Amino acid sequence: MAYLDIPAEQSSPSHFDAVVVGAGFAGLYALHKLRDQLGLRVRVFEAGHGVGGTWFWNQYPGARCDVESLHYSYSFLAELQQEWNWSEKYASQPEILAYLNHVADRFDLRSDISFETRVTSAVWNEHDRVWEIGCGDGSAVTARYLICGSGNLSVPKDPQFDGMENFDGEVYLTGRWPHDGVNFEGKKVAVVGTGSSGIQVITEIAKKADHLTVFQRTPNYATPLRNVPADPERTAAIKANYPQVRENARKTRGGVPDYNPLPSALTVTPEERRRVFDECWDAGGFQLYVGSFQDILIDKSANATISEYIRERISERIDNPALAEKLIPTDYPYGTKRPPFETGYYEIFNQPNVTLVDVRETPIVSVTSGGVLTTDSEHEADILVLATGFDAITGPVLDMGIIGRDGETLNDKWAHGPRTYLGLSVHGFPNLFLVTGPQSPSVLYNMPLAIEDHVDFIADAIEYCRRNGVETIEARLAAEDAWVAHTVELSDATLLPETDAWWMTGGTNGKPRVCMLYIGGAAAYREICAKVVADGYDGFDVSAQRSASFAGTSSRRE
Ligand code: N01
Repeated sequence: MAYLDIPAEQSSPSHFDAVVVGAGFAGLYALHKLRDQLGLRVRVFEAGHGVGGTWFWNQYPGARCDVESLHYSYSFLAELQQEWNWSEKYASQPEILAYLNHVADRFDLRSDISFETRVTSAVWNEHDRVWEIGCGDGSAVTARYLICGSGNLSVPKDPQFDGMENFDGEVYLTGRWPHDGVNFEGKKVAVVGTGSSGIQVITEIAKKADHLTVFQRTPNYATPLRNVPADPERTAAIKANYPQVRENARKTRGGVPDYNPLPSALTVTPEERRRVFDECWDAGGFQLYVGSFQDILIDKSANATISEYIRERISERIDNPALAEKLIPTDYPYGTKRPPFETGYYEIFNQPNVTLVDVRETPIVSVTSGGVLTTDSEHEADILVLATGFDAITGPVLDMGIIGRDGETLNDKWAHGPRTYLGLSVHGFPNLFLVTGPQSPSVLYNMPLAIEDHVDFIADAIEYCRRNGVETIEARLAAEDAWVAHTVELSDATLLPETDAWWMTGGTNGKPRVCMLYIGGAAAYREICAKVVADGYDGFDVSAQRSASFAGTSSRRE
């Protein structure tokens, strides 16, 4: 039986049923699912020379995940879950990259991936109902479906300080780290940025560098990760019960089943509240954020209790009170920026080889030949590390030059912030699917599970179209508008819009800050998606019937 029926001219080697962008967690699973389970002809384009996405690019010292690896891993195949063993509770970047390479080999994925190939244009051809996709190397293909598995945090910001071109030393972005490593021994190092990446890399560089100068703009509420070697008993217990563990995970807000927050930080006694915070602090990782009290992101007074608790715990670890004051955040509520986790971060500021520069007090003026000049003094550096974050969530998709129906660019459509239906589909851009796109739970949901859910949804949608002779699938405008409004309403009921954070858009020139995530939780989101499917893809336009010319040939992969 023909799988996708396509016209003869589209059965050429440069036509695919689906093109997938990116070979990280999303792209690898999408390739396996669409090619091996649906039998489609699929091509993956990946800018890097290897698989891994985020875990390929972010090879800086200290990079590791902060969701327990037994959960932060694929669930789609029982054997894969059983055969892989994590050596630590929170795996380091090299181990996660090894895992993704194992997945690529196990499912023979590399043969359908074009490496070192960046998608630079994708134009919808309404006549032929295909995407015309151009790549940086000049190659071009067409595809019925375009699937963006390009990640949420994959386009690093590269701040160009005045005078960068005069710097005599080496400059590295954490998000584009050289794969043969960087030698910090005996060097003077400057790091700009104290988000999750900065906190991880700073802690490691402080162990090696002759001198480290940290340029901090906004102090962070970093709390202990408490990584430990994998516990064989816990591993065995989870592996013995993996299907149930995963099912339970998917019924939670964030895709990890180990959190049981109490309803409110305000309805317990101060002693009980302290006990809960201490317990969560000692447990490490996301426990404080997700496992303490349900109202810390909703109620200012509840948030004040946890923010103050964390300030107190940070200050205990810093010898110099004036330095502690600079390192402790006071002007935004805990959790309104994505919380970073640390292992010995604050202690490094007690070392004689580490200096903190608060760039809100003494802004960076320029980079000189020998270091970084602030309004106060020049800080010598042989190496400059930029841990300055990402053009988050929308950046990777907007980087591809996507043009939909009637010549509308995605950049124009999203000029005032992203607009999607379910974070999966965009009106005016038929047969385009976003994996963990804006206005889906994305980074608030354990990413491998979030990715699997989206890829499964996309595969089911393609299957539905095939069975029903539907040529294009696309969000209806009204459904998209309603979904955007719903996501804004949810985030407006929280404290998130109070703070500039990478998951917000707007916030400058008087524009409202709008959250780019669906924050109703993974479980609620999954229910909504299931209902959309049960109601015949409610909110999607699936009315375009395949024309007679589309019958006959098969693109099925043999
Ligand atoms: O990026 P960020 P990140 N001058 O945007 C500062 C995930 N992640 O790469 O806050 C001076 O958080 C900026 O200052 P400010 C995780 O989801 C996970 O660290 O804008 N400073 C901030 O301090 C995370 O949240 C892991 O005032 C400048 C920093 O640079 C997300 O990725 C590990 C500046 C950027 O912080 C992003 O984290 C790593 C300038 N011109 C990342 N421009 C795990 O552990 C920017 N900054 C799983």
